Amino acid sequence: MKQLLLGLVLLLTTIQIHAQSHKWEIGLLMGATTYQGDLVEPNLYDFKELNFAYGGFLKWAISDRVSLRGNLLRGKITGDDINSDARADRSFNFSAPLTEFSAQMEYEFFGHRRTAEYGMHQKVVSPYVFLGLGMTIFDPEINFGSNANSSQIREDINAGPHCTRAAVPIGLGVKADLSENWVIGAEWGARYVFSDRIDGVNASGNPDKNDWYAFAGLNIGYRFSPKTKEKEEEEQAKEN
Ligand SMILES: [Ca+2]
Repeated sequence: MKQLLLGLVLLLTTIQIHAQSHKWEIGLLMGATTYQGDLVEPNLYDFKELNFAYGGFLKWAISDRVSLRGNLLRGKITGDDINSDARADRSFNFSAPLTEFSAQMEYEFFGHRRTAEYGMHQKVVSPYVFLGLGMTIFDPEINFGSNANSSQIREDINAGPHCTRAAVPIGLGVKADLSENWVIGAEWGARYVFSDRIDGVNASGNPDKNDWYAFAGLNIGYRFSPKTKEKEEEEQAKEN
């Protein structure tokens, strides 16, 4: 994991900077969140605990391939022991609405092809990867069932449900230009939060393993260039 992170950082920081016609992109995200922790099966995705999620972003193109993206994501993570034969007797369940703010560096592998021919825009389909840093606010509601008297559960209850954690989003996707301005994409990203408390269960679950969550979904973006004084003068000169 550390090597992957290091590799991505090197990749993002050693690219060359080139001009791009539209520097900004604004867009919407829609998809689902799921989580890995003490109340779900240890699979990449527990399809019984998918929850609708949505968000928005504003992206600034540093170069043809690299962008800096401000991202807002709202969703929910849930888990229920009833989904597991091994844990059904424990009968814990939880639901935690979440709000995530992050800044992400995005590297688009074929972004340079968009303006490769004589500076004219070309429609491009390109995979991309991203790595970021942010903060997630969780507000879990936990039900410890009929076992709420054990010392571990009391420890978890006393720790309180609300938690705000640093989050590291890391993921990949693919995007396709619909036109010079419009672009659609699909992406998946894990969120590492370095905490075992996002489901409200630590001491009464497996305290040796942290929780994490993921978002998968579609996005649609609109690329644009803010009107600068030079651009206005250029347009006026063309009109005259
Ligand atoms: Ca946990």
